[in-house]
Amino acid sequence: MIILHVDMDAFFASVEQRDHPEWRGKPVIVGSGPNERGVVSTCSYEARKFGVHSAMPSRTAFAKCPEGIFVKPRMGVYKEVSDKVFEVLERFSPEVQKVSIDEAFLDITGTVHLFGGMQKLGEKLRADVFSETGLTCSVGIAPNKLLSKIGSEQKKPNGFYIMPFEKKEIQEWLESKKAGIIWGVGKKTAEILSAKGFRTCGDIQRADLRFLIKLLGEAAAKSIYAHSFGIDNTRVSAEDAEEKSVSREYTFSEDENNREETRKILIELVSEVGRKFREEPRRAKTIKIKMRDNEFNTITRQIRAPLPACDDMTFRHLALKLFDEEWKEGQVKFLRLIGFGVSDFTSLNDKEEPSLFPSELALQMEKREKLSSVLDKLPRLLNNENSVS
Ligand code: TTP
Ligand code: MG
Repeated sequence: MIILHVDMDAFFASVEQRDHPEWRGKPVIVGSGPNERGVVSTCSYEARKFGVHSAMPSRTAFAKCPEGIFVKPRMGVYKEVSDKVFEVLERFSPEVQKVSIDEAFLDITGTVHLFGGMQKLGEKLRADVFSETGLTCSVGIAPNKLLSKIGSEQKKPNGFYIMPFEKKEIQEWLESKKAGIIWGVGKKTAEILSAKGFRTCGDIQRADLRFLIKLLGEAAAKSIYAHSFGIDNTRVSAEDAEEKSVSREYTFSEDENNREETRKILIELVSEVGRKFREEPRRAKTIKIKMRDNEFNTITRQIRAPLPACDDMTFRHLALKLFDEEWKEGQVKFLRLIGFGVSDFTSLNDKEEPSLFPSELALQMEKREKLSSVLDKLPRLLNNENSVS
């Protein structure tokens, strides 16, 4: 396995510095105001020098860094930048696991040769993220997820680090590092371990596993023991633990070159996803299509709905818009797979900045939603009738 971990540098604060050049090189603190209750979301590296960090009460941050520029978060903007980052990431591998708004694992085992090796792929990814967002990120490449994440932290910010790949070298690399570097060793566990003299990964490598089990319980002990050697067999999975998207794919039995037929299938996928999506009261802000051709090139294209939506008409309109941009009439393509999905859910009451949009659109959406919910019930009614008769 070859895994890449990428994490944006001081993400929210960097976006603010990008958009306000006069704040560059200065301590920018994103979160609550200096005199408000509430905490720091994140801060620029200039502010970190003063000891300010995420989750610190903003008043404390002000005491530590009175010259700090306190900024309210603009979540909508960060989300859009994040979408752009993920668009870039998906060019480097179809297997992208989103960990958070600014962090992802990519399984690049199958794609690394296309870029001329790990070094080149990593450099290109970082350059592309920068040219398309104006922001820097840090990247680690390693034989598994655990080590790739450790790798991306090594040269942060704006860093790139390739971890060792050989078992013995990995063990040696970890030996002198603090135990807290590995997954499963948080502050509390680190204290328990340290009280027994286990401070580094090497200390744990040399430990008697039975002793660790007595100390921490079987599951935790075994996992920490394996991690201290850099062993981690978890896979990069596009599906998050928590449901963050609803999607459906269709694989053609033979490569499909008929644009109209493919369009029809996309419309069916939209209805399937729409129905599944509406089983819970919610709306989605992002609409996405996926296409894979006969050479296994996979692309995804996504678009933000003008208003959070849950009806098929909006989904279909946006899906076809993406599709038509990607596969223009008259263009020759051989598709192996087509997919459709929605993500970025909001609750039904969560009307985002409604005043920014013409109320006519909102009204139209309301009508579409009602129609969709009626249509959802229709086949079920028919089914019921069937089962009665
Ligand atoms: P992180 O990647 O943890 O932090 P960061 O990108 O700001 O800085 P670093 O260079 O160390 O990676 O989190 C990503 C974003 O998530 C961060 O910019 C703001 C937000 N966030 C919070 O709102 N609260 C928090 O407690 C943390 C940790 C992050
Ligand atoms: Mg980050």
